[in-house]
Amino acid sequence: MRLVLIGPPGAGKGTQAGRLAARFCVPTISTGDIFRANVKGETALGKKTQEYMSAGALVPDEVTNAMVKDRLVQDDVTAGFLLDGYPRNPEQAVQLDAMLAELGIGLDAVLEITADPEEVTRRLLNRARLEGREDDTEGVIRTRLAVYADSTAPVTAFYAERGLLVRVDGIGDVDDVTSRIVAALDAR
Ligand code: B4P
Repeated sequence: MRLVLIGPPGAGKGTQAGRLAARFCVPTISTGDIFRANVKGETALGKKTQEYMSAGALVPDEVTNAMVKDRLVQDDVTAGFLLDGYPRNPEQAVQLDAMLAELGIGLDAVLEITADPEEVTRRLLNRARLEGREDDTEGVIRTRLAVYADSTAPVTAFYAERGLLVRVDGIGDVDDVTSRIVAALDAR
């Protein structure tokens, strides 16, 4: 299973990625998690990316693409992977195509999890209370939603044209959303 997960911040990408990775026995590659681990570890990559993340902006493509390219050649992803949060703009989608072509593999599906801005804002503000993530403040959430609409939403059209897009409603109980996703993927 080679799957991409797309959705606005707070739609449930990371939440569902963990469940789907366990179900399909493939590793998750979450660009957001990799960046956050690097920020926490104060690595060179973390220092390069922190200001973009805390502002709710996308990390520059050359940094993100190189990181994903390195990850996709590691041994544990030969049997499949779940890409969570990448690609996030059309340029990244083109780069991902090139990386996969070089490896002689393709995607099985691109899963878009949908949720309205009011619901995702509510969820992210709740996460801020629980986890204190610095990009979960009201102003930064607004920026992240605008970046999603401008840069990431067009990526869904890119994959819809290739017949890869599967759209699932992300509103409701986490277990119900997982069941909906599994049913939609099974139906393909
Ligand atoms: P991400 O880590 O991808 O952050 P996110 O969009 O907020 O999604 P996340 O997976 O964390 O949250 P989820 O919806 O599961 O990106 C963070 C930053 O990293 C970006 O702003 C950017 O700066 C950088 N970045 C990452 N990828 C990049 C790329 N490719 N290019 C450039 N920059 C990149 O969950 C949110 C909350 O909702 C959780 O608290 C969860 O418990 C809750 N929730 C989930 N499902 C729910 C449900 N059904 N009901 C109720 N609550 C639910």
